[in-house]
Amino acid sequence: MAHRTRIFSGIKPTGHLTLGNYLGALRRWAEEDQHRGEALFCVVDLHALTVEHDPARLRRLSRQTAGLLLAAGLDPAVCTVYAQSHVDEHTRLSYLMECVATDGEMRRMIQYKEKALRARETAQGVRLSLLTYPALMAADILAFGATEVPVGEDQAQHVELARDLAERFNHRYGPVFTVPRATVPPVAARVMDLQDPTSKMGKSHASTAGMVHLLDEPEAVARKVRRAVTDSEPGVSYDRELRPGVANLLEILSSCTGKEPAVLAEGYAGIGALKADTAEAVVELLRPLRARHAEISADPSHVDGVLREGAARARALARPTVDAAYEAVGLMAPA
Ligand code: AQP
Repeated sequence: MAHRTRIFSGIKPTGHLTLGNYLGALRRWAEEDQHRGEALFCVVDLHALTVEHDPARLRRLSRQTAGLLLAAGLDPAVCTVYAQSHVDEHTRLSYLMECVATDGEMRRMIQYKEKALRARETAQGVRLSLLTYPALMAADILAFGATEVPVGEDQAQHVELARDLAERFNHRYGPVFTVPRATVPPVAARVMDLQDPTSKMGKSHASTAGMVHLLDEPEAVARKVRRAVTDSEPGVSYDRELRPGVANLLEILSSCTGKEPAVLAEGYAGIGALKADTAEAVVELLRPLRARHAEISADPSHVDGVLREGAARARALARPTVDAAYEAVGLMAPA
């Protein structure tokens, strides 16, 4: 029997959203995914607690992130937008996922290795939740019976783990979960830092010079793109391995224009012109988003209302699956 399409994805309020988040996730959620079936998009605020955080900043960023999801075009009449911490089913199911996963599996996750390395350098050390976070992410996805999880390349390994856990659970305890799959965009699946094109543009990273934030002023966006680190090779060619800085600009421009990176490369004699065109394309891409965000944030009660209704809907969708999982593992149903 063909499954109905159900889509789940989330975004962590760990910093100001970047061009990577928009090209790798938000834009696709708004333009395509929300229209392709039952779709849920979540501000995964619990995930933001896995690294050092300031409570007031988290609250501010969570609200801003929700506003940006709407500004990017998610329509609450079409899809469900909500905050993870408002729906208890996430953490209820996460514990069962921890009982199905192994510690070896968790320790193999690339993001854990990278972030643990960074966290070890701080006075607070590595939070246990950083290790177990993929179990919560698996719960996020499986609670809704998601068939598809649209993510950037960096999250594909976690979705793979969610698949493994769903299959293992179903095999051990009976068919409770739908086995999901990741869908990754064809270009800009991994937008790189403009100052360090071998690292992902990540919103929680310490240095912001190579990061385009969605709410940056147009002049700041253009400046950051024009100052992107490239190389000293003459001309423009598309080679991710040998010319990562140039390839990053070509992929960003490709994502803005719909033309293939290699085809775009042929049209440029020098990097200056490529930077100028990319800067302009990104500024124009973000202009309507900033304008809509300004409108939306003028009425905070609107965002509150969307999140309230979204949470009620998400809860109703998740509860039967999470209850079924509790029963399947042998826990008594409450009398
Ligand atoms: N650079 C990127 N290129 C393409 N897609 C990206 N995504 C994130 N960065 C890029 C995708 O955006 C969605 C939400 O991302 P997230 O909140 O899970 O991760 P983040 O923005 O990378 O956040 P952090 O806090 O800065 O995390 P780290 O430290 O891991 O970089 C996801 O679909 C993601 O793939």
